Amino acid sequence: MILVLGALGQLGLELTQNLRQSLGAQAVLAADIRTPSDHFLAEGPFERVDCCDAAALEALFRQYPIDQLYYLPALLSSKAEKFPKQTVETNFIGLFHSLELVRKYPCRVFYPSTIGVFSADSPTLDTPQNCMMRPKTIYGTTKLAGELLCEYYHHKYSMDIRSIRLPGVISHQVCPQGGTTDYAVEMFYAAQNTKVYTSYLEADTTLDMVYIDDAIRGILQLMQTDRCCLHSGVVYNLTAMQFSVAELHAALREYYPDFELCFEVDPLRQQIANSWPERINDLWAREEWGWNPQYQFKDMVRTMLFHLQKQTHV
Ligand code: AKB
Repeated sequence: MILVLGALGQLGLELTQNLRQSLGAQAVLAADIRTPSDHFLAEGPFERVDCCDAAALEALFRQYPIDQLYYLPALLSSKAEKFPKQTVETNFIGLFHSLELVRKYPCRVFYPSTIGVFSADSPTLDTPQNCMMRPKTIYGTTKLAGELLCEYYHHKYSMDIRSIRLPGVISHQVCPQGGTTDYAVEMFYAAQNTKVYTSYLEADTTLDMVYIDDAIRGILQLMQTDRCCLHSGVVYNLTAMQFSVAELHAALREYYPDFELCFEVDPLRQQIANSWPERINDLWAREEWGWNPQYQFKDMVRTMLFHLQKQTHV
C-alpha cells in the first residue's frame, strides 16, 4: 500500500488521484493534518495525522502494509519565514520521524525538494546538480537539510529514498499557498475573474516552473526506475520551462486582451525570488530516469485556461 502524507496539498491531491486511478483506490492511503472534503473522503482511505507525531505515524505503519511513502507535508518559502518553528518541524523533524520509521518498516520513500535549496551564491543559469548552496531562507535551509538527511539514511542504512528539486508547480485543482512562485497560478485566476492582477514580484523576475501533470509524471517515473539506474544517488534537479511575470501576462493577454497587470512588490518575496536560479540543469534526471517534460510555456498556458474555463462552467 502507498502512503501519501500531505495528501490534501497542491502535489498531494493530484498525486493521490493519479495513483488511485492506476492502482485502485484501496491501494493508496491518503493522510493529512487537514480535514478533507466529503468528496475526497468518499474516494478512498484517509487518516488524519500530524506528520510531527511519531507515535501516530507509527500507528499507520503498524496498521497498514506500507511499501511506499510520499512525504509531502511542507511550509513553502514565504509562509515559512513567518513560521520558522513550524517549518523546521514540518519540513525536517517530520521527515526525520518518517525515516526512522522506514528503518523499522522498510519501504521506498519520496521527498520533494525545491529550487529553494539554491541561493544567490549558486549559478543563476544552468545551475548544476551540485554547486554552492547556501540558502538564506528557512524554507531552503530545511529542504537542504532534508535532502542531506535522505542521503544520510540512504548511505548509512541502504534505504531506497528518492527526491526531486521541484521548481514552481503550476496547477488548477489546488492553489499553492505560501510560496514565492504562487503568483503564476494566481495570475491565471485573475485573468479569468477580476481581469486585473497585482504582482508581488517585479515584471522581469524569471523563475523555473513545471506544469502539474509533468511534475506528477516525473515523480512517478523516478519512483518506478530501477535503483541500479540511479547513479547519482538520491536527489535530482528538474525543470520544464522558464518565464517572467511580464511574459506570463503577455501570454494571458492573448486570451484576455483587457487583462491588466499592476505591481506592489513585496520585498520579502522579491528577495527570495532573486536568490533562486532562473534555469536549473536537469541533465541527470533526463539521462538516468528519462525525464522529458511534455508541457512547454504555451502548452501550459493553453491547458491551464482550458481547465479553469471547465471549472467555471461546472
Ligand atoms: C515556493 O515558491 O516556495 C515553492 C518552491 C519553488 O519550492 N513553489
